[in-house]
Amino acid sequence: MSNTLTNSASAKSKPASKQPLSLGELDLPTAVRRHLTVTLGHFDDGQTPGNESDQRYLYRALAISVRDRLVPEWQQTLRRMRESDDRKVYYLSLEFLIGRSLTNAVQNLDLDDETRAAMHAYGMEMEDVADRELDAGLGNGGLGRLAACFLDSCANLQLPVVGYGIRYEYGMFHQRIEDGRQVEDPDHWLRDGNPWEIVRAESSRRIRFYGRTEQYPNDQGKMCQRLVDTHDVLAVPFDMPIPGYRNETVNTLRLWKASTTDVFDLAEFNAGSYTEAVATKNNAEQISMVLYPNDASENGKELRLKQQYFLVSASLQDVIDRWVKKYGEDFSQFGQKNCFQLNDTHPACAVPELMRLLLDEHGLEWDEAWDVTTRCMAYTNHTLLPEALERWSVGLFSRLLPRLLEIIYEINARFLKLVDQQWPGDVGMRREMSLIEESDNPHIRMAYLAIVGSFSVNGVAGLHTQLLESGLFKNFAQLWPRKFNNKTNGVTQRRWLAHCNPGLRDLLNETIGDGWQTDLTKIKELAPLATDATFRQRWQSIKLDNKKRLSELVAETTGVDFDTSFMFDVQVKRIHEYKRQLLNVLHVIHLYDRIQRGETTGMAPRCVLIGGKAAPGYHVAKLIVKLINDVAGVVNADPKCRDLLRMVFFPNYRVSSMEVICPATELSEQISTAGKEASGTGNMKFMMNGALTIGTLDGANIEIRENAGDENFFLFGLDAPEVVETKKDYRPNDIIAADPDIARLMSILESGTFNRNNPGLYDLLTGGLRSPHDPWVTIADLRSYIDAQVEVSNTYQDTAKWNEMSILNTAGSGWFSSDRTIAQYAQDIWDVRALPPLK
Ligand code: T68
Repeated sequence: MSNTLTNSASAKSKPASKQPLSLGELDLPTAVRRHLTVTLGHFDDGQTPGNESDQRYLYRALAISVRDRLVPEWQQTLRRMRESDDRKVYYLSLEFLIGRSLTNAVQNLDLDDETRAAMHAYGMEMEDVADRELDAGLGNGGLGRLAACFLDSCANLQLPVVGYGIRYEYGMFHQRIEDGRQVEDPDHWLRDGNPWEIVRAESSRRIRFYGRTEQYPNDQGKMCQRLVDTHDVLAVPFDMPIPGYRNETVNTLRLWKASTTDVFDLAEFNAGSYTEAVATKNNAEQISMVLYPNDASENGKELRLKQQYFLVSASLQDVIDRWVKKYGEDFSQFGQKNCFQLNDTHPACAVPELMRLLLDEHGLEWDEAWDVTTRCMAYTNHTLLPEALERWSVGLFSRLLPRLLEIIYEINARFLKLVDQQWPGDVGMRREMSLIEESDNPHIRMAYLAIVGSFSVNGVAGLHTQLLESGLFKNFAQLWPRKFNNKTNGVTQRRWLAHCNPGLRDLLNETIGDGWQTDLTKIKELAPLATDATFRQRWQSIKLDNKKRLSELVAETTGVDFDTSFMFDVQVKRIHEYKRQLLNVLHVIHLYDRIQRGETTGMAPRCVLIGGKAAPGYHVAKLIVKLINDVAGVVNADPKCRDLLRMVFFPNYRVSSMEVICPATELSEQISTAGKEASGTGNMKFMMNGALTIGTLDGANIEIRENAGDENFFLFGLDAPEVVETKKDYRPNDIIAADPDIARLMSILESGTFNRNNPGLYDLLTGGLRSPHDPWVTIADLRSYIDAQVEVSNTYQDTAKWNEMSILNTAGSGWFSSDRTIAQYAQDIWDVRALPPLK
């Protein structure tokens, strides 16, 4: 066989179309075999892969083969980007929670059948090979996964959007449960190499830390600022392809890795300290070593600020460099042609950094530079929790980023003049709105910096945006009402329905066609089938298959037997007090109590699954994990519970586990304290897959209820204004004393049923529940929650009704596609259109 890879002598004289085949054009089985043997040096005997290590090789060979297919379209898309003069968007995020890429690429390139057949030749199922891929867990939770869904939708809509992030060597930690407690292990996701990335060392950028600013006269004699004596780090880009859905578009996610500027520090090297010189390399690489695993609290660590500036500076330099190559030093159109979407305040240094680059490196005047900056920055807020708002100590900032601090002071001085015009003489207002929080240890308020420097500020669900405007950012919303807007989150139906629920995908395709995969509004055509008995039957049997798959996974990972005839009741998300996993546990204890007392009439048997990671330093969250495990231990060991109740804590919850969990879920627990969950996105994945929600009027639950129909949603609890009202005179002990069910379940919890050998273990939790200052007012919602669960239980036993409601939930989920969310960003904020095809 002739080698189609090398350019034979004759190829040089042929026109492009007659060039030898590229690797991407080999048939898949040949490509896999070639990569297995030539690229990876494995399986040259063509034997069936037996062990796990062999399968990992097969996964890699397949991944590279599929990537080869992406490359031509990727190059074309890059050309389309380069040649277009339309506006471009850069999504700046410290997190991209991508999960797996192989199955996504196979689906989007329509390679399913080919891949399946190619794997059969090795005696393997595609799914089993795909299972070998480690999740790219470069995010904490909702915010990071949203960024990944957004990139998918941007590629689907062929929008000129580039993601910029950090290539963490270690992603979100691996969670292990030991004696019921969370133990964290490092996640070295790159250990087998990453077939999805391409390093572009030639586009590396220099990032400058520390040092001091110095005035100097430029060529025209104008006094300018420059940084001297800095410690420099190199940012090396690794590009990952983001394939669109069968549309010949492949966008780019560019992740920066930190590296030393020179392999050797020459001064030290010449002084004979060879090893020290090489060791500095290590220091620089710390910056992109590990993802911070805190999802809802700022930690003030210097390394975190370094990460933020590293991402921002590298990305802005990248964009400006391309601009200058194309348009020269004329920045008058830069703001119209570029837009930076800041994913929370984590990349908010982009505001002063863009100012610095324009002022110090490209010679713009302040007003010009400010005009450009505020035309291209847009900020998304993801939290209402005050403790999660980022603030950086001025002291730290002045050491690490001295020039940026000067610029922030200048921005603030000018901004405070505006405040003074709006509220003349109101010093209280000046203090409240200042970008600097004054105290003995002054801090920079990053959210305020982001608001002042952006033309758009958005929340992520209707209620969230309202609460931002009336609460946290009230003064700013008064000053600039038109800056504020809502963009309710969404999720990609291609991963969260088509890929993870193939049974349902096929049924949908058969009944309403496959248009929903790119236009989820079409899913409403399902609604009339909700009353069709045969259809409901098929619906139910797909759910049952998915429950079997989850049940096997649960057995494998925890040893607990999940009976697929029980209702699957699921809460998976980060462990946090405001998300109220405790409320869920209290309900389980109530069911346990009923079973002990033989009061089980009308009780639908349930399997309760709770999963999620606790931030390693969040003591209370870790104690909640321990409690869940202890309660599960007692329940599962009790023969009386056998026919009615099972419970597990699902360890190491991540993107790829959600792909098995959400299609199997029947009841979705969205039970946060109203006014605390900005949006939630897991709630949308469950809805799409036909789960019914039990939830509070919080975040996007409100919109889920509107779209599913009130009658197809189990509502309970206080709404956001009622929570505020309740806190004024909150007496949980009175509520407990007055309600026998609650009194009994508290006494079971407090009497040591779940901590026989460890008295007092849960005092912190029970004390919190009983405290009049409990910010999450868990006890206030407990009665209403228990009653709603009774209703759930009753409804579940009417199978036809339940299936009808389930179908109506899926049918109502069209609004929650991230395609809709991104179309709104594109239209209302970014002002961008789809990339034109190549001329
Ligand atoms: C989540 N936020 C919101 N933060 O909690 C959730 N924070 O309601 C919303 O649906 C989602 O964002 C998407 O908008 C987060 O996930 C973080 O992960 C985080 C990470 C680092 C620092 C602070």
